[in-house]
Amino acid sequence: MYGNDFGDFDDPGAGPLNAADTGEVEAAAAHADRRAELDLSDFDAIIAADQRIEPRDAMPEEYRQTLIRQIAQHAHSEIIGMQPEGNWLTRAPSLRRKAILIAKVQDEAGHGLYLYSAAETLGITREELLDRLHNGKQKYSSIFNYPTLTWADIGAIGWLVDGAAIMNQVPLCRCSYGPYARAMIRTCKEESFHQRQGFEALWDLMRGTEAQQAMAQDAINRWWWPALAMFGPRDTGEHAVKGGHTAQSMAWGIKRFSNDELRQRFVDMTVPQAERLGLKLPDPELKWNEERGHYDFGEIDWDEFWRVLKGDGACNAQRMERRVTSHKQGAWVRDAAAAYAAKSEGRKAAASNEGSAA
Ligand code: FAQ
Repeated sequence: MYGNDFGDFDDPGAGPLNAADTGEVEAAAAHADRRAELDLSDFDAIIAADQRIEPRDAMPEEYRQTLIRQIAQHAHSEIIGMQPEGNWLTRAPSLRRKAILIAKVQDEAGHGLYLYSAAETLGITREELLDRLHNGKQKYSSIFNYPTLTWADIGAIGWLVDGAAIMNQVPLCRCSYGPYARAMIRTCKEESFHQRQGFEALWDLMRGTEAQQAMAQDAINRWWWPALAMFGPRDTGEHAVKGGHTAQSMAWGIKRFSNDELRQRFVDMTVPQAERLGLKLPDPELKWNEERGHYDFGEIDWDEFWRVLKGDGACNAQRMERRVTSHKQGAWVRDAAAAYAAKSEGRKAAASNEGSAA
């Protein structure tokens, strides 16, 4: 049930369903650590040789802060991203769909844990990271401030939001910071399953009743533009937003591609899939450009994007309120786990003292 084996739409001629299906994750996982052989210890030399920086290496403070910012924002997105989908756990249309959705939401929590652990290797505590989320000093992805109004939104999130997330995250498997790159490898594999289940849910709806088809189309109409905005502001050409992080992050090997390039790749991969599904993407300017070898597409509503980032999206307040409340409600679990760990440590210490006295 959880495999990548949905037979009816697996047409080998149709190309990969998402960026993790291209072999790039496996290629990144096979990255050879040649630091010892090359005798590399200096930060710039390690970056120039496309090797990985590890937690105990000396690194520029700006590199460390950039990674904390990006990894934390990514971790926060994973755990806040559980909310819009969690909204449908009790209302999934079948037991099979419910089991799949529970597994997916649970995976997102796991991704949050890998990422918080990666951020902690940079010398910041989990507590501080969560404080920064709760007091608004750190962000989470704009996409999770949109509501999930119907069951089809769950399909749209899987297909488009996970699809966009993977397009962005596959290159991060080659990020110059070792713990982040390694966390991304497992995450991308799991996200690939998430994207496929979204495609499959929409596939079923599009082969259902007229009302189901209309529900799927309505979901795509609402999620398409926010999914394109997930890649971040324009960062190439004359429309590039000033003061962005791309140039420096690419020089450090954190980002491997610009936001604009990844967005274009996502559009190019997704348009033929929309055609196979029978869904219309809500952009009158979307058309193949023979000369460029890419699809042209319309302009994202950037005012809306910045408004959502500043807290004025449909669900910002609700997401934060739920997040802070559930964190408070979970305090007793954290206290109990810490007390248990301290007790176990005490017992171990007492046993080893007895052992050495005997
Ligand atoms: N939302 O100069 P850039 C997922 C901010 S995971 C909010 O381009 P950068 C899984 C940016 O922080 C989704 N803020 O910045 C899932 C910066 O602000 P600052 C999350 C955004 O960092 C699926 C400013 O704009 N994925 O979906 C956004 O180099 C389904 C200027 O931007 C990641 O976090 C945005 N969309 O590039 C879970 C991937 N875009 O800090 C549940 C890792 C930009 O200066 C269900 N992150 N900003 O105040 C990245 O790759 C990068 O951080 C980018 C932004 C590409 C997001």
